[in-house]
Formats: sequence, structure tokens, C-alpha cells
Amino acid sequence: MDKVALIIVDMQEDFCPPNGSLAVTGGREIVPTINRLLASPMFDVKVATKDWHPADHISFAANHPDPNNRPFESFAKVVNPHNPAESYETRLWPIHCVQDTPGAILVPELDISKVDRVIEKGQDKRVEMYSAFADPFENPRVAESALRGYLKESGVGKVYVVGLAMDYCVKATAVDALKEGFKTYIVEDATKAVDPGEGWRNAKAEMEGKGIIFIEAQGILT
Ligand code: VGL
Ligand code: ZN
Repeated sequence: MDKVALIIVDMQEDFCPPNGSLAVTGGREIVPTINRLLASPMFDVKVATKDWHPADHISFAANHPDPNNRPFESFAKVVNPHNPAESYETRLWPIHCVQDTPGAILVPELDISKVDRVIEKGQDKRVEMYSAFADPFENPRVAESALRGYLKESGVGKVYVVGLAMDYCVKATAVDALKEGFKTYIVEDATKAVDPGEGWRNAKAEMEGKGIIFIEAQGILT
């Protein structure tokens, strides 16, 4: 288990300025750094993930009947389809990353020729899914994931997580990676948060508290 993986989370048009519906400030600016990481010989396995929602996905404010629901601002109570006694509060978003739409493509500047595998997530309309480790029934967590198996079969012991967004899918993916037993790093100049400032600081403190290590790209690129 001495192999090293780079996990590139959701580098898609909808998460990037200038046209993304859920554009993360500075989201596009991290692509050159991610491409430098992709070119580095230090990574044995390189995976990119895509948020890949059906048009009727539960995370879109537009799909909730309450007319007061606003993207970014509102939260909704969502029932776990596998355990109706269990429900959770989830933040509502603009319509984003709908399957086979231009907003769902990986940004063309990303050097995907160096990516070994692309994993799609968020296909089940009934569940929000931030973690790339999750299968569609993950949130709340009730099942194992395809990414985990792929990384374990590849002999990976250490993962570096980059991409968008630091306080949502990057965080959830890193937290799950740690739970799965991988030594987990975040390359902090290769990720951006939906809520910079306090959102970033809180997410970083939470992750560091769990044992996720924050580093800068120059610290690992030779
Ligand atoms: C994400 C919000 C909604 C992410 C995905 O990739 O961080 N954020 N869907
Ligand atoms: Zn999403």
C-alpha cells in the first residue's frame, strides 16, 4: 500500500467562472497547479471526479416546492430513501452539473490525458452526495464506494485531494479518504472554497482536527 493517488474533485465548468452556475471564486485559477501535479512522477494513480446530476436532483433549490427556497441561502430537510426514519438538512444550490450539459464538462484546460479514471457521482436524484467515495446512497452513509475499491486494488496508501469545492466535495472526499485508512493530504493552493474566509477556515480546522494534512504544491513538486 505504498502507492500515491491524486484525486481531482469536480473541476467542471459549472463550478468555474466566468459562466458556471455555481462558480467558485478563483476556481479556474487552480488548473495550472493541478496540471503541474498531474505531470509529476510522484502520483501513481490519478482520478478525476464529476458531479453528475439528473435534472430533477434534490440539491437544486428549483426542485423544491417551497417558493421561498433560494439557492445558496436555503436548507431543506431530506429523507434518507433507505431509512425513512432518518433525515438530514442539506444546503440548496443553483441548478448545476446536469448530466450531458455544457456545465458538467471538465474544464478543457485540465490535462485529462494524464488522468487514469473519471468517476461520476450524484446521479441519484433523492440524495445529496458530496464525497467522491460515496455510492449514490451514501448520504447519510449506508454503503461502500467504487473509488475505495479502485484505490485499494491499486495499492494506494496515500491520497492528495485537490479541486472544487474545498468546503464541500473536497472536504467530504478527504474526510472519507481518511476514514478508509488513507493518509490524506489537501494541496491548499490547488483548491478553492464556495465560502472563502470563514467557510475556508472552518473547513480547514475541521479537517486538520481529524488528521488531514494541508500542504502547498511547491512542497511536493520537485
Ligand atoms: C459541490 C455543491 C454542490 C462541490 C457539488 O463539488 O463541492 N458543491 N454540488
Ligand atoms: Zn452537486
